[in-house]
Amino acid sequence: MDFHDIKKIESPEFYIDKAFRQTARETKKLRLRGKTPLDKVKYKEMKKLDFIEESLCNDINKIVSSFPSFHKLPLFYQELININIGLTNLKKALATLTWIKNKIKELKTKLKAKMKEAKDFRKINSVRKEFYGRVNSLFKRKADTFRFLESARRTMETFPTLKTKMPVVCICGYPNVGKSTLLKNLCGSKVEIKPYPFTTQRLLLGKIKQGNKKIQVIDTPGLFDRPLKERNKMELQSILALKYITSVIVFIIDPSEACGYSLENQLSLLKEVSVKFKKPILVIVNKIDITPEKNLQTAREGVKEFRNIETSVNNEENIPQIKKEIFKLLRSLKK
Ligand SMILES: Nc1nc2c(ncn2[C@@H]2O[C@H](COP(=O)(O)OP(=O)(O)OP(=O)(O)O)[C@@H](O)[C@H]2O)c(=O)[nH]1
Ligand SMILES: [Mg+2]
Repeated sequence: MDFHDIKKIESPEFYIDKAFRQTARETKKLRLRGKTPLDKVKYKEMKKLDFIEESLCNDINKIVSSFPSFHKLPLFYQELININIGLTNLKKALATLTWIKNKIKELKTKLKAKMKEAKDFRKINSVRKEFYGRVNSLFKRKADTFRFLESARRTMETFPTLKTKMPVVCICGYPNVGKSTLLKNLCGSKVEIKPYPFTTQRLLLGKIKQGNKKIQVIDTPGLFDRPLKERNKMELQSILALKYITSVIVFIIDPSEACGYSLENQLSLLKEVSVKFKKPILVIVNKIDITPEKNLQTAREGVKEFRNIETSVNNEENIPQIKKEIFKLLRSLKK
């Protein structure tokens, strides 16, 4: 699924100005029809209403149809939209655009009929002005809808573009433990790495190729050991990835506790993730370059039931071995 095709949503003024410019251009090209001067003016002014309507409705159609059909999206994306934007609000905003479009069409039909009945130039002009004024206010009254849709589009653009047939490996763990550093070293992705928590605020995608096998690797925002209902928006995205798209989990712990969180809490989260998602797990015992021996012993005890690798991803240690283990776990899934 790729959300990059959604059309940029501009301000109401943009569409109105464009419609007027287009109308001026098209009107110049018109061959006037009618027997009397009044008929000719009527013809021209009625055409103007058509041009305005056509331009605005085309733009609305382009926006609405560039959004995906939400009910056809995989559940992962539906829930991702729900967490980040609100699916109901998004559907409502798109319905508002369609409502504006229908209103313009309705208005045009009504005012064209009124124009047809006009007996003098003044009346024709006043009907045209009424149409322009009402269309203008219809658009401008809904400026919030346009702003909301543009912000939704920008959010959706950041969603990972996943290939459905390519397996997904999910890197997760407490904040600040080295998840993004691992993604960078596994996939060569350019990611933000900072010495404080909550650096990664959304799902990031990288890829690894080995021979003719390609896999997708997702780096997630940090998770805490706490109940689902207390989780924030960032954590919920990680949970979605673990629940819907992950084949193999790479769980990182930082036994040095330099991340700012206790080893005990990290190990408790590891247990919870393994029980809740029931997927193969590779545990990365990270930052051994700065881990005191005592903590390392506790970590070894805590992860012994899992396949695990001790490393310092910062120093690019054991990266080939981590890749090998990931592919091994993926192969074991097919058996
Ligand atoms: N000493 C040491 N520091 C490391 C190691 N791996 C990562 N770090 C440091 O830990 C900090 C956090 O690294 P990130 O990769 O941003 O951690 P993260 O888990 O993605 O963090 P969030 O996105 O905030 O959850 C950075 O300062 C890294 O340089 C390591 O093996 N050894
Ligand atoms: Mg990160």
